[in-house]
Amino acid sequence: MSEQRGRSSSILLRLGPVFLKSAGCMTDSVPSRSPDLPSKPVSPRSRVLPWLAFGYLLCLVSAAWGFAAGKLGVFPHDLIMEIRAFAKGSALEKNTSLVDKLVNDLQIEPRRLFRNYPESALHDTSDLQIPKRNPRRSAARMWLNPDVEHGFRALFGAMDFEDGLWGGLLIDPDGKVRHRWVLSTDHLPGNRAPDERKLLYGLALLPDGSVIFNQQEFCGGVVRVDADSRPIWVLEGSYHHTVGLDEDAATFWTFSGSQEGEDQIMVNASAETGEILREIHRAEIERANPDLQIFDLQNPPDNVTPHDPLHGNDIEPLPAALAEQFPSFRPGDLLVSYRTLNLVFVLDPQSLKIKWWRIGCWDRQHDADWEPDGSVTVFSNNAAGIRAFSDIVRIRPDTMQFERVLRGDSYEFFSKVNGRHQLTPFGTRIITSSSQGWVFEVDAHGQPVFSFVNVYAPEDSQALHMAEAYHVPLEFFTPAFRSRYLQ
Ligand SMILES: [Ca+2]
Repeated sequence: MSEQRGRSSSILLRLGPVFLKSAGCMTDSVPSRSPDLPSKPVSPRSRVLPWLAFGYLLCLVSAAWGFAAGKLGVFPHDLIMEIRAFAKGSALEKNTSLVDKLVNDLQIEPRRLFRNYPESALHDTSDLQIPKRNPRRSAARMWLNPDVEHGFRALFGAMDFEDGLWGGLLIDPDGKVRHRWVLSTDHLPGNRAPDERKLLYGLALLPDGSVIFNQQEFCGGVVRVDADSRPIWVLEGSYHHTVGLDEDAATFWTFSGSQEGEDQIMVNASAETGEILREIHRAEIERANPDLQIFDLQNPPDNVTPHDPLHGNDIEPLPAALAEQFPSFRPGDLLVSYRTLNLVFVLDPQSLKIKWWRIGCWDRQHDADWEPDGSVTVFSNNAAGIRAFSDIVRIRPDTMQFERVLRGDSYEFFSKVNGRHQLTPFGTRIITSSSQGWVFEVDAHGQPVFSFVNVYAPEDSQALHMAEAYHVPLEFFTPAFRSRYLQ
């Protein structure tokens, strides 16, 4: 060993002077020529070598600096990340040009949020005037089936109001706008991008008309605003994707950290104060389930972490009111979705035991829901497989039998990313097709009862991104909210 080390040292000692000389940093050890002697002609090679060496050194320093920036976060890490985020945009922006991005980020026009809707979505619709509509956008289009009962619909997305890009509308049973919310995270201390660069994803509407929402990692936190869109509290930090309320809306679950990270930290926080009550790390779940290998399917054998290996995007606690329908589970058990793995599983948050899991009945899914008939439904985006449209898939956890309860090809419904769905108290299913700027609703037989297209420029079939939709009866809201806004 010492002989080897000695040999290496002597090689380095011999190479060192050669390199430094060629770089022009060191002279020969022989005495220098007298100034009055004619100087020896310098060969072209001798002139080029120092520059080559300098370039090589520059490359080495740049590579080391780049490595340090990436690993340690030193300058220019943040600048590089900003440029990367600007150029990459959201997963919905593959066709956005550099000019579009600039126009968007200069707040001239929200081109990063343009979505194309199918013409069939406009069937029988008429203009819906949006209060405080930014003049650059068109009226939205909406249709309510006159033959069925309607409640109140709360629709959230890029509404492009004069006083805010993101927000929501509350539509009454007659199709009139009765209230609106303006949602922004631009004011948060940790905010790293203007609202024009963010998506609204992860949102819950509460009976008092307040809203808890998140705009992914760039926005600096989770916010609760009151019915007048004034902040009640802010949970600062990096959060993403979901605001999963428990049954009595006392707490909610969300993910913290990076959606592309190896860890998917599940956080339970107070809905009243935003205080964090509990954290569960993915590694803890793995340790509690040593016989189950469902989190590393995308890892190659050399254990190099692939990009975005898990992508947690939903956590929904089982309400006590539905627990009888799910005899294998307990109230509070968590229905969790990991998009990259096409994985949905049920986690006991106390023991961290995985009680149930299923991979592959859905493709790059979002929004897994408990339903009153003892089934679980999942918004299957179908972004990576061979299916051309999105679907809603229903599975019975006890039998593993699954079916497509709503087929996207019947409605030209396709949302590559994002997207939500809910079974409503009216027995209908409301779907938010984020990638199409479209919310639609069908009855138990699949017949359409409602359509809302967030039209921006009808001549180009362009709408703006939609985030979430609810359809609730009047009684959903507190008496205080009703008397103030719905009289
Ligand atoms: Ca849902």
